Amino acid sequence: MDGVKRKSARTQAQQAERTRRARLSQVHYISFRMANNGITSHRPASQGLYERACQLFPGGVNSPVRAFKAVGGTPVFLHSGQGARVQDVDGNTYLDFLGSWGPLIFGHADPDIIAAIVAAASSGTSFGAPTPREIDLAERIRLAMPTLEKLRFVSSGTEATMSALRVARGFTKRSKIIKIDGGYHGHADTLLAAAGSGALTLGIPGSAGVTAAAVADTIVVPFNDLDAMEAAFEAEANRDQIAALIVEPIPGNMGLVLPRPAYLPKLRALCDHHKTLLIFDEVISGFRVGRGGAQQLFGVRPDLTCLGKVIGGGLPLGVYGGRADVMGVVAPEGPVYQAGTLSGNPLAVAAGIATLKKLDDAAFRTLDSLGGMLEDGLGRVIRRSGIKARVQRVGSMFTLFFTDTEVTDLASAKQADTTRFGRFFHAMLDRGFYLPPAQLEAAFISLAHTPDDIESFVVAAKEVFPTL
Ligand code: KE4
Repeated sequence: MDGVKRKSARTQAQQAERTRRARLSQVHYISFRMANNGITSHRPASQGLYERACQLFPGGVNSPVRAFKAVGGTPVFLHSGQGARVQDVDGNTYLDFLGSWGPLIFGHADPDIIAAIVAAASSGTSFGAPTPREIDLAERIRLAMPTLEKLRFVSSGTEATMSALRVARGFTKRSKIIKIDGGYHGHADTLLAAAGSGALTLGIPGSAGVTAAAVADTIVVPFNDLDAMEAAFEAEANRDQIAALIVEPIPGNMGLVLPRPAYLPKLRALCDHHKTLLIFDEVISGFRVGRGGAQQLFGVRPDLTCLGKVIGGGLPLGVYGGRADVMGVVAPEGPVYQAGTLSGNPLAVAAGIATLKKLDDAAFRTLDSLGGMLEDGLGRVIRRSGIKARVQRVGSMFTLFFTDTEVTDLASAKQADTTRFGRFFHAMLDRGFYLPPAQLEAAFISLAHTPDDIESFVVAAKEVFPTL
């Protein structure tokens, strides 16, 4: 009898704790809303700036996904951020679940990262010459991701993937490449075939201005489909001609999709068999899903890796690197040319070092715990609402898909109800929660977010779902 009593006492205590937290998060959420003058869909200052911006920039923005085309309405102009919060030009505060599309793993204006940038800037902003700091960051990256035996800094993810492909073609002396349907690797011509992210959202996965010749050697294969991948390798026209297979090991640009257990190891085996280089585009997943990225998480060694976002701490920095023999073809050591005025920029490198210094295993446990709280909370909201929706998550990156079937590739991602996502996006925005303005993207939690912030998000979602 004692055992049963103890169990029921424990259950009661757990229930009491859940009730306490729910009340606390309700109080926290209401005070957050009151600080933000409740529901705020009136943003005159953003509207005015947007009209001016449209006179200057195509679509009023400097990157298409920022234009709110996928969700409708006028983009919110932000002027500052602190930790997990951003402020718009109308004085509204939002809990930020975009995090600049992934870089801000410590949130906005992290004191250590700002201090590192200020210190670096006070000694000059760029030299166009080698600096000791670049060695420091490169050694930290290689310690965390040993497959990057040699690497090169560039200024964006696009530059990283574009360069990695050129290196793969130069090393193998082959011309064809395989990319994933809905995979996004930046906007280099050869990769703008069936591209994800903004290209997919705007319905231009094959961008105008990219000539047929530029993508003639680009083979597109659905994610998680090993039969299609084997067929692509075996096809007579492709045999022994495929230089590289480039893949986001955890796709984030068709919404967040998980690789099936055997998928990535099988890609490694296929590349080995066909002497094709395996390129992991870890611009999102690198230093986001763990210190060693997706390649450590899944235990698969790529030949080349592309990095970006987190390792620049919010400043422009990308990396490509991998096997020393492959990187040996890069100029000035070898005949493959790649260059950049601001490559290894001292400010970006300083921000990257400050970021990686703090990104220890405890940080990733915290990120996964916060992500788990959000996934569980949203799961309860979805079940209670009866709405067709599901959360797909790895650590602190997630997508709330408005479909109840598992999203395993682009075709299933396209089943999601993007109109309903747009309504959810704006209802949450009006309550002070800033999400990626597109269904087929990943959202991000930072180490600046607290459990109360996550609870507030869930309370808001609980309020919004019935209105969808
Ligand atoms: P950038 O050139 O934008 O730094 O990186 C290109 C890139 C490469 N690889 C992956 C896996 C990426 O996700 C990206 C860029 N991601 C998008 C959002 N999913 C950036 C946002 C934007 O285009 O404004």
